[in-house]
Amino acid sequence: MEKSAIIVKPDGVQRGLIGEIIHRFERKGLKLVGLKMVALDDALLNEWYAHHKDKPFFPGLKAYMQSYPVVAMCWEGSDVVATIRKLVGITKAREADPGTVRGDFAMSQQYNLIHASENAEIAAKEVKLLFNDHELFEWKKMDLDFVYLPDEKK
Ligand code: FUP
Repeated sequence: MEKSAIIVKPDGVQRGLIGEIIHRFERKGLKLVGLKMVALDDALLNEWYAHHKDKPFFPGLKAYMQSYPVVAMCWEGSDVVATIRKLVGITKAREADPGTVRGDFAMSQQYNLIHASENAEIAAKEVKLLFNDHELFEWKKMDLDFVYLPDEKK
């Protein structure tokens, strides 16, 4: 099944929303296959935000992402990348739809609580950047037979 990389950003950690985010993803029917607290280093952030490196907000974004530890997660599911993007909401949090993580808990464009991979290709790259192979777990989640029809599990 597809994997997506998630980071609960420093504001999400500070505001005590790690559990809320995990709770939402679990109740949706997604499967957690990796989880750790981590300090993001320069090399990782330069690669992670390579598409933003010439933007005026890049230095501030990088400093913010390094200001406190973050929580990295890898979630698995059918079309999980697109599904999680919907659960998270748009970048500018005060305009994000109610019911989304950002729409319910955030107001800022930078302090928007969470990063979620943008597409499947980027997700594969981000999972590799955050996790070593031994930090990702293949395990049988028993309730998936009630989350998906057999032909939906792909
Ligand atoms: P998203 O995919 O929704 O996390 O958003 P982007 O990849 O477009 O942006 C990544 C991060 O850059 C955002 F979470 C916050 C930061 N950002 C700013 O601080 N200012 C901007 O104008 C755009 C993005």
